[in-house]
Amino acid sequence: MSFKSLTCLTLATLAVCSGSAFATGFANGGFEIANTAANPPGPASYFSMAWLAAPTGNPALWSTAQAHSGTHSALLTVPGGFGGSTLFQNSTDNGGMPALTAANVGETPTLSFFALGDVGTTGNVLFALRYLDGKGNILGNSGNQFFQNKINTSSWSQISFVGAPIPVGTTSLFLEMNSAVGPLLDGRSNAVYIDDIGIAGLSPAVPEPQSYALMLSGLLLMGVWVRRGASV
Ligand SMILES: [Ca+2]
Repeated sequence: MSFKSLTCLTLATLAVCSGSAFATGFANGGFEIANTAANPPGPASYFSMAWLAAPTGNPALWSTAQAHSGTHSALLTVPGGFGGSTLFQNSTDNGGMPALTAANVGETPTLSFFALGDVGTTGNVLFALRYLDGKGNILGNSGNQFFQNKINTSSWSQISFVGAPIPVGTTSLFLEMNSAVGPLLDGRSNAVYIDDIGIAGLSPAVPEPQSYALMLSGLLLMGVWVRRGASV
């Protein structure tokens, strides 16, 4: 295991990994962490730690074909040329991130991610950023933000979106990305890769004592790893 991978694992609960310096937001935004029992255990629909694929005929995939950071990205694709592919994360329920608090009310977070690909002649790809309360009620919704015209197959494009002010009662962020491909591909690709999803502009949560303990144990583990690595 590389030092970076170990760092990602030990610091995942603080969301300072995945190639971003965002204080809070979504977990595993760089898609570098596998979904295993050792990570927050989830159903098989977690295609990468903290990220779910909608149970459609074309679920989002964990890919090594392209990566903006590290070796993995998320892939939305509809090989048959007709259907949809979706990924999503509730920042607290799925991501295990600290809940947003009253300190975040009124803040306008910026969602940022990188995308590469193409959806054919009649396809589209979009994201929706929503603000939820503790019961899953939607308090705010960005609506569908289409970005198929902002990406290409030869280089990564950064997509940024400034969200509306966070409403009172918001405890989590919810992100959905969906690629839908119509019947006309015209020989073009219908694959969109997503990487390095992050949120900026939120006051960092104050870690719970439990998080401090996790961080300390992680740092101690890294110390042991470094010493062992130096001795061989
Ligand atoms: Ca990555």
